[in-house]
Amino acid sequence: MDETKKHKIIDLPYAYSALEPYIDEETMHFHHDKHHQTYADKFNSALEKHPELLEKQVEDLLKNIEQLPEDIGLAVRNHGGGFYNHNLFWAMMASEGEGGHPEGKLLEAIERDFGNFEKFREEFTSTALNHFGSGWAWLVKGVDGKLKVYSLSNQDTPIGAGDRPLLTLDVWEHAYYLKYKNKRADFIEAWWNIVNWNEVARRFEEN
Ligand code: MN3
Repeated sequence: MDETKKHKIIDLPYAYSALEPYIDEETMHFHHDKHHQTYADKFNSALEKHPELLEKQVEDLLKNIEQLPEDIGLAVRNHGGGFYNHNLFWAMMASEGEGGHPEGKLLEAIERDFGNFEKFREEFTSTALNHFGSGWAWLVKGVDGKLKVYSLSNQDTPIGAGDRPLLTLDVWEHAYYLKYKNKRADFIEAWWNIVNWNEVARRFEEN
C-alpha cells in the first residue's frame, strides 16, 4: 500500500514526561506508542481492503459508518475511532499551568448550559467516573450550539451524531492502570490539572 496515504498518529505536542505527576511518563509511552499506534495500524489494514477509502478523512469515514463496505464497518468504528479519539486526547492536554483557563465565550457558554464552571466539572467528572466499562467522557457542542456532556462506549465518537468534540477523557483502564490501579476517580481528579483549555476554546470558536 502507498505508505504516504496511511493514517498517522500525531506526535505528542509535549514531552512524554510533561504531564507528570498527573499522568506518568511510562503510561504515556504505552498509551501513545503502543495502544494508539495499534489502533492506527488496524485502521490502515482495514482500509487496505478498499484502498479508495484511504483518500478520505477519518472524520468522513466515522460520520458515515453505515455507508462503508460491510467487511470493514466494525473495524473503522473501533480502530478508526481509536485512532481519531486519541489524536484529540493528546491535543486536549498540556503541562500544568500551560493550558490556560476557561474564559471568554467558552466560559460564558459553560455558564449558560451548566449553571457555572463547578457544576460543569461535577457533571463531567461523574459522567467519566460512572461510565461502565471502557469508553470516553465528552464535552461537545451540538449543532444548535449548546454544550452537552455524555459518555460513549469503546471507541465510539460524537461526530456521527453531528456533535463537535471540545474536550474528552479516555477512561479505558489502559489510560490509568499503571499509576492509579483501579482508582479511576483519582485519575479523573488529577487530569483536571492538565486540561488544555486553550485547545478547548479554539475548538469551541472554530467555524
Ligand atoms: Mn486509550
